Amino acid sequence: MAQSTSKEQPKYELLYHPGIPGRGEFIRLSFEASGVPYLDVARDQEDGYSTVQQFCMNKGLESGDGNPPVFSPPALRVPGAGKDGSALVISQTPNILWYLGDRLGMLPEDEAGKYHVQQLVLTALDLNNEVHDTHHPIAVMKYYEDQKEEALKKAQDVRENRIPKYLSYFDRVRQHNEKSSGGQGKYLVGNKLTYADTTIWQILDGLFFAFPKEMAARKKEFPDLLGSFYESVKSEKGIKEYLSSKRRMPYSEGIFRHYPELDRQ
Ligand SMILES: N[C@@H](CCC(=O)N[C@@H](CS)C(=O)NCC(=O)O)C(=O)O
Repeated sequence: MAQSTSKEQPKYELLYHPGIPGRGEFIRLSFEASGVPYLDVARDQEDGYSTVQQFCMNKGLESGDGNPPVFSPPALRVPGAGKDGSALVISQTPNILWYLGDRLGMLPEDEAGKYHVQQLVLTALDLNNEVHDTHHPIAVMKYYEDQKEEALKKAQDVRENRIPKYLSYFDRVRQHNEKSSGGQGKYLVGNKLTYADTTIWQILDGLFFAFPKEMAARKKEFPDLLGSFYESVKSEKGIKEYLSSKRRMPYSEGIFRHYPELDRQ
């Protein structure tokens, strides 16, 4: 739940771009599933995006509060958790998720389970990067329109080879966990929701948006992962409420973009 819905002063501050779900969304979903309030600085604070830019996009020798520079958003700021009681600022999506994992109750109790969540999330974020490269295969800073020809080739390879490889892997993890740890087909690690479930759910959701035809065909191949698993994460407490709230942003010019020409023809 974001600040606007809570009377409690949030302890956690998410520093991310406004207007796109982007990589910030993996972190928002952890907060929303756990019901722990957070401040989405660029969206909840007046002039919040200048704070994000100041912390995450400056060219100086520190991000802020005595912390080292941040390469790019997302970052997390936690007042009081840094050196000598100052604020802690950390970046890199999987690093932030790892920091929050136990604190938000989004990791299993056992050590092996925690590492299994993290390995899954790192793998899922590799797929996230590959999806980004379908519309920006040559240069991050150039427009899609300037790299369309290469994008067609990249998207074809990602759709035909990479997406099924990742989906097969996630589905095998799901099945393994159903057999070994009571995951009921609903959870990828252990027997309750972790940030592996919410992270992979977000990527599946983004793929449904970006490549609707491809994913409709893949749903026949992976009916449980793309059917019951996907639906069940969506109806988890906290997530269900979030998805129907204004806090959930539509996809637009971020990682998941719908260019019909890049989808299955
Ligand atoms: N590996 C980083 C990637 C961060 C990243 O690419 N952030 C994007 C927004 S989602 C950005 O602002 N990038 C600017 C840049 O790379 O110059 C993570 O997972 O946090």
